[in-house]
Amino acid sequence: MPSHEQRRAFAANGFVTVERLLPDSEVTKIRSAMNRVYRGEFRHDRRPPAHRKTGVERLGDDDSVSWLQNARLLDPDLWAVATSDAIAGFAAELLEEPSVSVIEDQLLDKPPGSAPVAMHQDYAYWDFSSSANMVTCWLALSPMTVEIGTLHHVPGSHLWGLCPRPKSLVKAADDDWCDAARRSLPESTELETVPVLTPAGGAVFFHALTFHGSPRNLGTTTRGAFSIHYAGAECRLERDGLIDNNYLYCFDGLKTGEPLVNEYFPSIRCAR
Ligand SMILES: O=C(O)CCC(=O)C(=O)O
Repeated sequence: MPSHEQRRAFAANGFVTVERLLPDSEVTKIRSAMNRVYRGEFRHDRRPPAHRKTGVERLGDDDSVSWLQNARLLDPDLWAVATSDAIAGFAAELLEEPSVSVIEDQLLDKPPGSAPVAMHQDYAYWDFSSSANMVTCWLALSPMTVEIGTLHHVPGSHLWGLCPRPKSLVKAADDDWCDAARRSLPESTELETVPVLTPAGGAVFFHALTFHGSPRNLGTTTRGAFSIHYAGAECRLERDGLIDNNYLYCFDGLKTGEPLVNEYFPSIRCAR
């Protein structure tokens, strides 16, 4: 559970870094699961039969971050991490919610040379939720350095409200990947960004309104991460906000005004 200091940091900054969330053995397990999914080996395919395809679509291209959404629905080890009481409970406590549900996950590989991910707020892409009381756990699968293109956050930006999206999300230019955050800065403040510098197994929990993004990978190895997005219990579905969504089947049967909870969006109660 988060300490008093971690809760305070989350409330003030919109993110909190945990130097070591998972042991090396868990990181190895996630990496193995990730590789299985990439090569099309699905140990437990939870998608509806009509959506079961053999291959998986990785978004992004050769010179950008490569990401794969909802791999928890394909592998039991990834499902176990995404729904773990310890991680989801930590998320629920930060949001001051009795429970959270897992509404998306992403495997995020960033090969050497790949372009910056522009600063953005996740909630700007989640019009389907009535509330921004949502949090992401971004798990480092490699040791994080600025050179390798680690994630950066803008402290306090979760208090700025919902701001415009960046022009280009995953192929931002090196000199303006912070542009969306800079354009939304409150008057007479300077842009500050804080890099996540943890070993593999470290993590950062950040609010859905916190600006975050990552610079180019200037290193020689691929930067790996697994991010899990949680919605607080107060979040309700807004079907009108599903226009851009590319995993619509997860919302089948859910009506506007209902909690974001079903077999694809498992709810985890906070142990407290
Ligand atoms: O890994 C990155 O560089 C971007 C991650 C991100 O935007 C997210 O997890 O919401």
